[in-house]
Amino acid sequence: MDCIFCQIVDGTVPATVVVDEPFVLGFLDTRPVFKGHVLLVPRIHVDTLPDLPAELLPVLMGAAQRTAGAVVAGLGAQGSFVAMNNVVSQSVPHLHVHVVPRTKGDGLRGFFWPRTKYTSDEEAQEYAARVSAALAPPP
Ligand code: DGP
Repeated sequence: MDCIFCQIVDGTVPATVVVDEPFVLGFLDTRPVFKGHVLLVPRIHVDTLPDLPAELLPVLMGAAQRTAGAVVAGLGAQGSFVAMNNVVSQSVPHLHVHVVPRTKGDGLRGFFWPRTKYTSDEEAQEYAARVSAALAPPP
């Protein structure tokens, strides 16, 4: 299996985990648009949204809804941008939902995404812990 996100799901590639649920894993994007940018993936491999089994749609989007709340509650963001690329502009062909913390005046415009970096693993862990601690439990 050469899918990097499957390797993160099975634990053979490290990631800074934010959401750890039976059918969904959420972890920090290594090239965040803003710090606290989370990627949510179904644990099973599907390439794109049309490939997702229907019963997993509310599970994945429910996790996205709760993570969108958690970046506000945990990081002090005003809101979020929630999106996914399917095939076009999709650099990792394992379905993933981007949850990007947003604050008015943060400079994000249109579909050109600037990227930032964590200064250290410790800083990434701190962002992950703050979002994770603010995450509501699944229903
Ligand atoms: P997209 O371009 O929509 O397919 O987004 C893929 C994202 O995945 C991109 O923002 C960078 C992120 N990414 C790529 N490789 C890795 C990785 O190995 N670990 C983590 N945490 N994120 C990755």
